[in-house]
Amino acid sequence: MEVKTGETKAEKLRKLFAEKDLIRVVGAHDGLGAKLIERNGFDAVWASGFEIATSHAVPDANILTMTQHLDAAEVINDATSLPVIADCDTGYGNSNNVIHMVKRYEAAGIAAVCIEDKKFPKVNSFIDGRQELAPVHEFVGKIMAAKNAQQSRSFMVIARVEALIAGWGEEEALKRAEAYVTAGADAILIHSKAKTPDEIISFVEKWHRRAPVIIIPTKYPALTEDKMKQLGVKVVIYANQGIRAAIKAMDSTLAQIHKHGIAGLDGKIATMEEVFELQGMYRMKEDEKKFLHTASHDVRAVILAAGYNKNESSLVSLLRDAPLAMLDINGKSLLERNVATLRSVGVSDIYVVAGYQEDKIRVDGIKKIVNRDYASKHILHSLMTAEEALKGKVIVSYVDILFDHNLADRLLKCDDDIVLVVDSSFKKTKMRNKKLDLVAAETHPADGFRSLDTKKKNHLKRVGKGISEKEADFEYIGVSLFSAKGIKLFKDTCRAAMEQYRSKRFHEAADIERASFTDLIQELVEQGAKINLLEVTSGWMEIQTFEDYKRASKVV
Ligand code: SPV
Ligand code: MG
Repeated sequence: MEVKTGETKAEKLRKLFAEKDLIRVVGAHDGLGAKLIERNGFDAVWASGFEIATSHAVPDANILTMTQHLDAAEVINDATSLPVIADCDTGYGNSNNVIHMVKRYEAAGIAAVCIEDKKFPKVNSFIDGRQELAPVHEFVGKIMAAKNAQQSRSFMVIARVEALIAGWGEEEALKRAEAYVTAGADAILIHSKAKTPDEIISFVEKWHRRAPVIIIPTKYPALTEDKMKQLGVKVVIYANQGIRAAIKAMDSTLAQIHKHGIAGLDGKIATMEEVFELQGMYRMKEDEKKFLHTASHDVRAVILAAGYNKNESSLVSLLRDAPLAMLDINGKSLLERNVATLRSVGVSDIYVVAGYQEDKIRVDGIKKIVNRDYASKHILHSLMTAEEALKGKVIVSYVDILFDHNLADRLLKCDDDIVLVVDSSFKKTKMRNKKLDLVAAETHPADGFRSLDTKKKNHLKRVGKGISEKEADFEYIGVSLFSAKGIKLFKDTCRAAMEQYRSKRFHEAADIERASFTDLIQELVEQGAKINLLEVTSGWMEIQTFEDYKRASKVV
């Protein structure tokens, strides 16, 4: 993974070598460990063979394959902006394996690899018994192969000297270190299992900074960082304390759960929020807002289902026992059908404003808001009953409209503040016996032509039932979309109008209480707001008469 500056991880590590007195590195076996290491201010991550083996619950003895180690190193590397030094044991074979290994690790963005001069298969350095050193010439060959295989100048190859571990003494260690640096190693890792720092101090003093020195003080914690700096140690690796801490914490938590259950664990374990933060969940949600344009999970819908149209005699008998929203169309209510359509485009936060026979409105998962004044106050009032829900991006729909997935999908893709869905085919459809909400637009639909240019914007000039068919370009179908800004403007304008037009004519309404949704849209236009039109010619139908109902039952 490249860091933001465009600098590679290898370049970043080189810079640390050039600029820092003592580079502080911690071992990890997964992305989470790497994240915590970065969060705690360390300089780099050690992809530890010991930790990776432990996390698989197998011995640190070349049981795992190179690709298993590489996979872990890649996960670690992807999770952090810190450079990663990979512990590659003995290089997983001879110099041929080392060449392949370097190619793969460097291509994965690992900053440096470290190979040790033991025979394959190695055993962890702190285990007594077999600690066999490879002949110097063989390991020199591996270092040369590794340096020859690397592609970038910055990539580092670290030679780990195990002579002290194997009991071959300081002289052998110094001789080997010298040979490896001559072969091209960029740094020496001198390892010791002594309980005091003496043998390391002695080695480092005799080494005279001929190449950078790296130590792993697991067994000699008494060596302070100040002393390391004074000696000229370049890198300290705290190789395995992370996983050892995790083992203890998990074990004691599991013991507590075994005895007492999970009550009382809060405060002793990480919160879910902390885990989400480490996962990058919150960042993902931010990115989603910016880039996932199809995401409609933050969109809510408000369906206006309070009213009862007393003027429509053909439906009287049907609506005696249930509101229009619950009218059954082939086994599913009108409302259920629209809720399913909204859910199919990702809108699941759905509010329904109920009024007439509100107790009959039942659909799983919806939130019902009741407008008790539905008989005397009209649609605008109904919508404002749901004022609390009018936040963020909102779809507002009349209940008597049945619309399809494509229409809802197109509407959600609009990024304007206020969008009304309009249809120009009203002139050609059979005269309906109700007064339509007609729309005069800035641009008239070109007769006989259809445009593919969906980006072309058209704006509302006038809306209302009083517009003559001749003047009208479209019919408003009863479905609209508001951005967060658009819905705020709508609410603010509505509240102001409620003050000003309490018992005064408000556009086509006798007063504000009997105003329709379209009256407020007209008010917005007159106050200079831009109302966009989304033109459709199919994908919806209304159910306002018995005839409509019969048609819906046929086509759905
Ligand atoms: C590792 O972390 O895997 C190491 C260091 O190689 S040690 O376990 O001390 O050998
Ligand atoms: Mg190791």
